[in-house]
Amino acid sequence: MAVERTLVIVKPDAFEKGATGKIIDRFLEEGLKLKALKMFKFTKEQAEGFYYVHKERPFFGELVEFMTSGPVVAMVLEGENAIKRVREIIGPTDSEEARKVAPNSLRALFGTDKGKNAVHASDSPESAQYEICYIFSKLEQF
Ligand code: FUP
Repeated sequence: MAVERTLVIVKPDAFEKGATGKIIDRFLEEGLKLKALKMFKFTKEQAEGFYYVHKERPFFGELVEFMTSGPVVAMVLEGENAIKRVREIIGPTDSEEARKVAPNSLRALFGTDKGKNAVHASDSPESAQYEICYIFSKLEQF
């Protein structure tokens, strides 16, 4: 299995709840290594660029509005098979479904529904590469 890097964002809802520390700690407890970390607020244009793959989807406007509604904390995590492992730790997109099928997942614990779902994580090697470079410069990665 390969060592991979993936991009995680603590979304505005989870940040507002004060869950950032618990979310980071969960990834560290699961053996992932922190390779980059920062707090910022997306502009509309920045959020649209981050989620460009969804620009034709009906929920795009709502998604961008939510992601720009407050500060976020982004991080790069590294580990064996990190992309798939982190997706398992965050759980399904819809936090209501997550509470049924993966009650210990981060979206079950800290999210509300399929829009306000607490945590983003890259879903493939291609998206991980795009998202890491979108948020972090080389100098910010260890
Ligand atoms: P995920 O990869 O689990 O984050 O889910 P998607 O790529 O399908 O969707 C990206 C984000 O769009 C989700 F995290 C939340 C938002 N979304 C909605 O707001 N409504 C939907 O019906 C589906 C997704």
